[in-house]
Parts: sequence; structure tokens; C-alpha cells
Amino acid sequence: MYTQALNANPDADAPQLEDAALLARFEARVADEARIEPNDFMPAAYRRTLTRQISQHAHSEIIGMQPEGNWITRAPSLRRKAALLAKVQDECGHGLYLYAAAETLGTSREELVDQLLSGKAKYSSIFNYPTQTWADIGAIGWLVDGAAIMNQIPLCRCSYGPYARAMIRVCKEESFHQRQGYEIMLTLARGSAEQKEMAQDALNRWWWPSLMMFGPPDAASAHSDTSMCWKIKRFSNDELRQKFVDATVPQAHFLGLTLPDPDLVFDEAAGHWRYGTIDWEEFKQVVAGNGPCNRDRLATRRKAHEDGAWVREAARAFAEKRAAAKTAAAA
Ligand code: FAQ
Repeated sequence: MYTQALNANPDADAPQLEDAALLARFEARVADEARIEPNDFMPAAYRRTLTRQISQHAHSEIIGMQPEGNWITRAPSLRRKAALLAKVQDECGHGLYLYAAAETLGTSREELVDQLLSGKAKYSSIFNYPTQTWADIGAIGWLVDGAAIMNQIPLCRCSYGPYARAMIRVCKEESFHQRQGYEIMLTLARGSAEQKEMAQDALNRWWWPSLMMFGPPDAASAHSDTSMCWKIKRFSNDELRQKFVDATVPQAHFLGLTLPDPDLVFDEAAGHWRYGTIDWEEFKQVVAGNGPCNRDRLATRRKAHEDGAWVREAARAFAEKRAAAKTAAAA
């Protein structure tokens, strides 16, 4: 299995010869659906790809607070404000949870956060699009959280224990987020002509970026083969994208909205909705830092980090004081 993964990922570290027995045990455990835990042996490339995926996931949750956070002060009612506030806080919690899971692989949170702030680390393309109207908050909950759930439910069965366990709670919360988003869309779609138009406009703008969230097509996905071999990913990017389209198209019909894809057609024989061509050039540009909001998102995150410096200093001072007290008590 490891050889297979190495072929798919030529950069992966070659295992040390003396690790052959450990490697065989690792492979057997993955094959048996056992969980790999932080203190277990794992190939360096397994550790690296997990650190990469989990930290990118954590960064996405943290940056993902911004598009919706923009609307907390403009929510149309107290009930909507309370739900949105709770949702954005949930996303923050997911980020912290995921940083903790990534840290179990040996990279400190400071280092991971530095990678985000320096622009070196990736985060999901979807959060580089602006939220222009209240309907965008509905569209994000419905589509973005909907896509996140489709991608993350299988991660509850990821071979790495801390990531798999973190995903269980995250998925439960995302599921609430998806419902509150859909309910916003339903209210708008059943409201005045102007409100319905607002919902349609949000769907028009968020549909294609939501499909891009699942990552490049399988043929261009650098990590999928390795990650599936190691049971980190359970489905390919295209498989998950198709599941999302199949689940979401009937929901759009129920809302009475039109998906912005003239090529969308139901394939009776296969039982799938076939969708048109995704603009992968747009995806590449957004991932490369040239999306509509990339610069804003990072600038806002950097400022929030600087503004929080006093909290980190206070926590450090407290930890030092406590350590000194313990040393004095032991002396
Ligand atoms: N955006 O070989 P693959 C959320 C990168 S959380 C940017 O296919 P892989 C909750 C990829 O990293 C949303 N970059 O990679 C929420 C790799 O770059 P690298 C985040 C992308 O890892 C809701 C390169 O392209 N969810 O929404 C994207 O096997 C509302 C090659 O790609 C997760 O992170 C993209 N869309 O598959 C929060 C879930 N796609 O590292 C707030 C966990 C790919 O070589 C509000 N992650 N890239 O430089 C995964 O399942 C996987 O990492 C994939 C990508 C499926 C995202």
C-alpha cells in the first residue's frame, strides 16, 4: 500500500529500512479500518499530507468567519442575528478544534498560523467571494455548509483518529448551519418578488464557486490517490461534487429557483444530474491569491491576529508565573 502511495506521490519520504515492521503494522491497521493515533508510527508522507489537509481545513474555518461575520450587524431580525452569531462562533470553534488535531501531528499552532498569515498556506477558495446581500448568508449556509458536510461526513471515517473524531461534532454543527441557510433561502423565495430575486441572484453567484470547493477534477488532483490509499479521503473530489449536485438540485427546485447552468440535465440511466463545465481557470486564479477578496481576507486576519497579541502575551505571562510557582513549591 505504501509503495502504491509513493508512486502516486513521488515526493514522499522513502521509509527507513529498519521501519519495515512498523510500516507493515501501519498498513495492516489502515487496511483493518483501525485508527492511527498520534503516538503510533506513521510514514512521514502520511503525517505531512494530514498536517497539510487539516491545517488548510482549520484556516478555511477561521477565514470562513469573515464573509458571514460581515452581516452580523445587518441581520434583519434578532432571531437571525442570534443564529448567525452562533454559526460564526461555531466556525471559529471548528478552526480551533482542527488546529488542535493538526498539532497532534507535531507542528505547533504558532507555525501553522504563521503559514496562513504569511500567505504560504492555502484555505478554501470559496471564502474569497464577497457577501453582497442578506441572501448571500442564506446561500452560504445552504450551499457552502452543504458542500462542507458532503465533504466532511466521510472524514468522520478518516484513518487518523483525532481528525476523524473532530469531524463528528463539526458535521453535526454544519448540519444545523445548512438548515438555517436553507430556511433563509426558503423565506426569501416565498417572500416578495424582490426578495425572490435576491435569493436567485445569490444562488447565481454562489453555485459555481460551491462546486469548486470540492477541489480540482480527479485527473488534476495531486493528492487524491495517496489520500484515498491511506483512507484519509474516502471519495474522490469528483465523486463528492456529483453527490452534492444530486442532493442540491432538487432543493433548488423546491425553492422555485433556477440553477445557473444551462447544461444541467438529469441522466435517467445513471440517476445523476449532469452539470456543465466548471471554470477551472477562475478556480486557479482564486487559489493563486487573485480572487475578489483574497487580499482583504488576509489583511483582516492579520489585523485580528495583531489585535490579539495582548491575549497571547497575558497567557504566556500566566503560564510562566504558574511554572515558576510550581518550581518554587517543588524546591
Ligand atoms: N480551495 O490534490 P487536491 C467549510 C488545493 S470548510 C483552495 O485535490 P486534496 C466550513 C489543495 O489544497 C471548507 N485550495 O487536494 C465553513 C492542494 O493544494 P496543495 C474547507 C484547494 O487535499 C462553512 C491542491 O489544490 N474544507 O466550508 C481547494 O486531496 C461556512 C490540489 O488539490 C476542507 O478543507 C479549494 N477549494 O483535496 C466555514 C475539508 N481544493 O496542498 C465557514 C478537508 C483543492 O498541494 C462558513 N479538505 N485545493 O498546495 C479536503 O477534503 C481536501 O483537502 C480537498 C482537496 C477536497 C479540499
